[in-house]
Amino acid sequence: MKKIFKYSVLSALTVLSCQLANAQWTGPKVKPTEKKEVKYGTLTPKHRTDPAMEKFRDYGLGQFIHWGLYAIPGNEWEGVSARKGAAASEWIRTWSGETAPKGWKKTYDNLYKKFDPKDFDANAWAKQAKDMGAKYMIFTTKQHDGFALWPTKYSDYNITKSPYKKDIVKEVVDAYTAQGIDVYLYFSVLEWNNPDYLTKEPQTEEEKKKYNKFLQYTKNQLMELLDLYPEIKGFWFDGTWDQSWVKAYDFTYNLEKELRAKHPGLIIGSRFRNDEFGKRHFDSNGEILGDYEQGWERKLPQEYEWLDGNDWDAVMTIPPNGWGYMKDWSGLYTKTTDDLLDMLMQTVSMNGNFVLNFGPDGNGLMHPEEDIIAKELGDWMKVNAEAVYGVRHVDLPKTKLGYYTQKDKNLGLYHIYISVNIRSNQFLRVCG
Ligand code: H79
Repeated sequence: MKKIFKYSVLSALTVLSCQLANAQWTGPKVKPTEKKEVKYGTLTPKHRTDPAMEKFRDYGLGQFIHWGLYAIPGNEWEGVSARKGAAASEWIRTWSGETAPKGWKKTYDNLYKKFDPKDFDANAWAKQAKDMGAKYMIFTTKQHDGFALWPTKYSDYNITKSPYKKDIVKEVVDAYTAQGIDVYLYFSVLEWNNPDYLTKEPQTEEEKKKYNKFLQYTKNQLMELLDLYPEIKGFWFDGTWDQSWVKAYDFTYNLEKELRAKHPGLIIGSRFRNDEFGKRHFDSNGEILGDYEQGWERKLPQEYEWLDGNDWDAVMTIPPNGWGYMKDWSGLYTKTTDDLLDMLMQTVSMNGNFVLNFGPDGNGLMHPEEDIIAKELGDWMKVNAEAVYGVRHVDLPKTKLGYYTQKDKNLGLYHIYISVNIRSNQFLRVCG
């Protein structure tokens, strides 16, 4: 009895703290009523008007690709599913509980010796993205496991140590750039298996020394990525919620300055850093940190007003969760092309970019269902793209018929598009 009580209090607390932690980026924002002195607040205007940011605003549709060592198991190992033991397919290294294979972490950390994607063809991916209508893409250089898909000088845990050897990030950047698709690099700050990483704020001298080493390493890798792939347009940061990073606000503030100085026009979302009061995404005065709101992960805002005029992206999985390759989609509600088109139109009608995730397998091939969805989305986009690219919110009451978007370009031309029954009908152009 006692045990059960304890457990339920604990889980209630976990749910509550998760809700609290998430509250800031899933609903309407509560603007602070008092102005605070903030030294490590925002470094950029709320609404950048330079060409790079104007281009970002016009993308409409993007592609996310999660690829790494987790693609090899594909959310299972030797016929046993990780569904009950790991939070998501790209989180499979954390597999625990009864179903976890013996010595799993060690097995996972050695997967790099097997990473040899025989069917990987970056040009084929880029062609597929182009046909789908993606204007930009976000690629995982390094996820939480810390394995780098580029030949980084700053860690041995990288692609050159795999049988594949070649620089995957370069192949992706070159192929997408050649297709005219802008590339952004996903970068997880937190690393599960780095001995210098800490989740809590460093306390002892030894911890401080180690974590400072980690901070320097992170900076080196980011500068290296900008040196190696100068074509990229921005970073999509992740894994920045631990107290170690939160308390390093002086370092991250200066790092943001340095990244921007090195790469003019660079686009960074609100997930990169926080102010000195630990406020993430928005500083203590409610000002957005970074160039666009980066909290819409697997969820969309219900009301346009929630966005408070900020730029934003929505990143979305096809299965309910799971960004890396997941071999078995059975028994899960996987979004249909219609669902995704509805989400796309909702997003662009609220001035956001919709970014659809793909998780290629260990050989470099997309999941067969992803291939189908990419084709169906592309077919729809070929007819309706005008209502998606470069469009803006329309200040009209919501309609159950679909979504309004408008284009108001130089020539005084003013079109309003209504998407009706999204797939079966084309958009209607209301005024010309
Ligand atoms: O790469 C994919 C996921 O693996 C990664 N982001 C996408 C793009 C991801 N990692 N973790 N999560 C998503 C969810 C993490 C949620 C939590 Fe927290 C981290 C719960 C508690 C700590 C962030 C901070 C959300 C609430 C507080």
